[in-house]
Amino acid sequence: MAAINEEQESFYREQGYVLVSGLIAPEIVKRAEVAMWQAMGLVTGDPSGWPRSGVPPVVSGEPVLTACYTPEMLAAAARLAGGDPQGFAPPASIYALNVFPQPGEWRWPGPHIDHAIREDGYRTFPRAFRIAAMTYLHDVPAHGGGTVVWPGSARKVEILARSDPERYETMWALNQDVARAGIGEPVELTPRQGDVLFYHYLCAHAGSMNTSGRPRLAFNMKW
Ligand SMILES: O=C(O)CCC(=O)C(=O)O
Ligand SMILES: [Fe+2]
Repeated sequence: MAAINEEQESFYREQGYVLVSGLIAPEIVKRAEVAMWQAMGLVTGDPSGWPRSGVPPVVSGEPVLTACYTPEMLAAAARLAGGDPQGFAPPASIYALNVFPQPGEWRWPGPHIDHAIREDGYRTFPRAFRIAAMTYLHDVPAHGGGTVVWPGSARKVEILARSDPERYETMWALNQDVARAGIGEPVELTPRQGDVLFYHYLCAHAGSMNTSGRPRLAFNMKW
């Protein structure tokens, strides 16, 4: 059972991210989508109860949700992360980032790297985490809140970090200068239901505005 192929793995090494299509089986992710609406206490298709904008985090240990962390998904994460495969166990709870529709015109977000909150004090080296994953619970249309990534940025951000290890000792300091690392142009992902985005800890990325007619439902996980 190969969760990902060599092409996907080399894409990840080059670009610092890879969107793996259909990694979560439809019967598992479809049930999770229904359970996510329940976890939010909302009714599908009834916008009256939706928050007007933003990303209310949902943390849930509901087994139908954690079931998305399938053996295939965990094997893919472990393989892409490289090194010791220990610790890629299913999490006890999911951490959902659900982006509700917002009025106004869609615009490109600015880039960031994760684990960059000053008070948390995460160091840049050795890597602050092994790999991150976004699991999408439904098809996401253009401008529907798909994650934005900067292809190839992880390497450029690493070069910046190594250019001045003292200055960029913390992820917070490095994040301040990510936009100045020559990371090029962003790409807006339009994932399908059951796709998983894996990204490197130095991959510049961002959440984006959702100007579609439905909330963008996805889980985030870091190992
Ligand atoms: O919601 C997304 O698509 C990405 C969010 C993100 O980058 C974050 O919360 O750090
Ligand atoms: Fe992020």
